[in-house]
Amino acid sequence: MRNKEHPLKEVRVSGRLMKRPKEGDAMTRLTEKDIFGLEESMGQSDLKLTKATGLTIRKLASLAAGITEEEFCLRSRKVAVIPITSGEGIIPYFTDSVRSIISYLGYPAEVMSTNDVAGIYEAVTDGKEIIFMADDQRFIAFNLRTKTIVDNGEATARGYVAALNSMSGGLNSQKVLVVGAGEVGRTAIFCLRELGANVEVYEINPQKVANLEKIGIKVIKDIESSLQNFQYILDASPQAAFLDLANLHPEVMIAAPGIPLGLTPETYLSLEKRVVHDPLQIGVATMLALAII
Ligand code: PYL
Repeated sequence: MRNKEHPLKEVRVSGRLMKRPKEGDAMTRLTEKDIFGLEESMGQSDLKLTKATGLTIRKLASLAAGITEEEFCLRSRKVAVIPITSGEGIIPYFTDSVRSIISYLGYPAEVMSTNDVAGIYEAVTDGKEIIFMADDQRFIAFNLRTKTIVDNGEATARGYVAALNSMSGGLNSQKVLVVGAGEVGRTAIFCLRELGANVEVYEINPQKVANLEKIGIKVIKDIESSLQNFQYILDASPQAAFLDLANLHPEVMIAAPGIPLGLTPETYLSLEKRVVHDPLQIGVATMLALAII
């Protein structure tokens, strides 16, 4: 049960201790296991997304970026994906997965044969117009012509808010719980409030809690007893398997950009059309839609 000394010191949900993320917005690093087979399953994941939201990934990304689907189809920007060896280095299948999502959306995309600075040189001299690259701190798309730069965290938040909005039939005046106020969570809070949703947040980091309360965001203190009060949840936390059907609203709908997945496997399976989750697809598609403008 919860530690009485400090309400946020030790928090258990469905019996699992919620881990305190490293200070700041430590981005959870994907593993090859998260993205293995992504290319081959693009069609299948798009179908699953459409069943849950009524939107193809192209339509969803267009909506999230505020462009029309025709605008998204019109451009034939040449895209480079550059492997980056800094920090913990290359993630197997990462650049290939990014390339396959961009190609699936109809854009000519290529993984550069060289890494890092040489990869940037190769992309620019080969006339690429948009470059995608990620180190351990940031994953960006950069439009060399317009100088537009897009961060994966913001794009992922916009994409998942659009998915939850569509799945729910509209979030205006609806209560929505955002779990996690890192980069994705904070952008999601902003986008949800733009839609007129009544946003409440659960965050384990006391400094982030104080910052949220300072700007008038309601922060819930006890997630275990509050979960069933929210029909709509956006889980942007790095906490694995803490969302269990037994604790959730009977008609709950969940948009879950967080890695690893916050739902228990059985809850993920049983929610079926009422949950949206993927390791990269929605974020990358929305990055592209934001970067081509
Ligand atoms: C962009 C993903 C989404 C969630 N976590 C982020 C992550 O894993 N970032 C690290 C990406 C490193 C990529 C590596 C490569 O293969 O180029 N530098």
